Amino acid sequence: MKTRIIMVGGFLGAGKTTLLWEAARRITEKDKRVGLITNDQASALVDTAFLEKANGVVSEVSGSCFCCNFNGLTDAISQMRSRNNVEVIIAEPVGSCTDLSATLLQPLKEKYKEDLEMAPLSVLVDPKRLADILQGGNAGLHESAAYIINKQTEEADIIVINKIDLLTADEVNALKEKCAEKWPKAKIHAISAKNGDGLEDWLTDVMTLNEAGTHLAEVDYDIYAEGEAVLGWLNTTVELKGKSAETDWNAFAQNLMSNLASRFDDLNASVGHVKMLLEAGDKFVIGNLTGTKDTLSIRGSVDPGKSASMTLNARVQMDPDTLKNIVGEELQSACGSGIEMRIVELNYLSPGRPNPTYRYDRIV
Ligand SMILES: Nc1nc2c(ncn2[C@@H]2O[C@H](COP(=O)(O)OP(=O)(O)OP(=O)(O)O)[C@@H](O)[C@H]2O)c(=O)[nH]1
Ligand SMILES: [Mg+2]
Repeated sequence: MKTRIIMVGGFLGAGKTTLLWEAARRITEKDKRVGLITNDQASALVDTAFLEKANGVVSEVSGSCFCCNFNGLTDAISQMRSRNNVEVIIAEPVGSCTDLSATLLQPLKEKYKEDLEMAPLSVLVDPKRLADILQGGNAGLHESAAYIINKQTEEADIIVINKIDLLTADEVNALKEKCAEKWPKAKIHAISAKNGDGLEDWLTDVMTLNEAGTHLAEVDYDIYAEGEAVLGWLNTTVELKGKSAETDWNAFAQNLMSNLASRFDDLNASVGHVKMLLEAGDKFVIGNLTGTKDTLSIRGSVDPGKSASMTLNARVQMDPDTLKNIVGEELQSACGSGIEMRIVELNYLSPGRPNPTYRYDRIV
């Protein structure tokens, strides 16, 4: 049996993990076995912790992006095929990666044609960033980071405009038209991963169409590398113990995320994505910041209690040492005198130059 591989790319915070969750739920409902693969430069991933809360099979390739660790990706795929007999795998590459058609789709099509069938490459875009890019702007980012968004859309088989619940119908149509004009080779979908609008049509396409990696983008690796290097990257997991057995973890999560947002705004530092998952008992609260403070969203809630654990991933345009100091200070401040924290894991870095395992310059 061949396994269908659905790659969902797109910039940091575009909504990939939200879409993976909802797509996995719908595919499972159709009685198909589905696996999810997350990816990051370092371990301790909010996305993995979040997706594990769904009932599907989740695997993480961390330490390097899929393109630079092609064998890590194919090992994860093989394991899921043999252990879980999955029929569909949805994989989420790192949000700052591009050139996936050349570095992932083509080699997968050529080397694994007996085992895998590739779905069209979907690239998710946040409508606010997209609108700015279409007007020649940089979506509030460094120009080389904006270059990455442009290249991601250029290579897409399907451009998926996400978060349409935030737009009027006229705004959606205008964006679709402009996308079609600028990227005529792509099919365009408009969806809300959050409320499900348009999702079934996209799902039908990625479950049935076989034209995958139909074109390549011309990518200048110097600009691409700079676009990644301007981002500070931090992943941490901490254990939290309250002095009170009734410690309010929701307030802790809210304070931490809100204070981090203010710090980044005060410094005029562009946020790619800051995400946080706090677990207490069998409940969790999740926080996301995808730009300035007005983008902050906190979902879920936990009961008051003595202990909690939290994973935080931040991708912000600043050097990683500064990012580490800011996160450390705001964690201390949110803990105050009532909470003790123990850092279980902490990684901070700026992504190195992308060095793909394979890079095809032709369509297979
Ligand atoms: N309004 C709205 N928000 C959305 C939608 N889809 C995702 N979001 C929100 O966008 C934020 C980022 O979502 P994620 O799914 O974590 O984004 P991602 O692309 O996986 O981000 P990275 O893994 O950092 O690259 C979260 O606050 C989501 O709730 C949508 O359709 N509508
Ligand atoms: Mg994600």
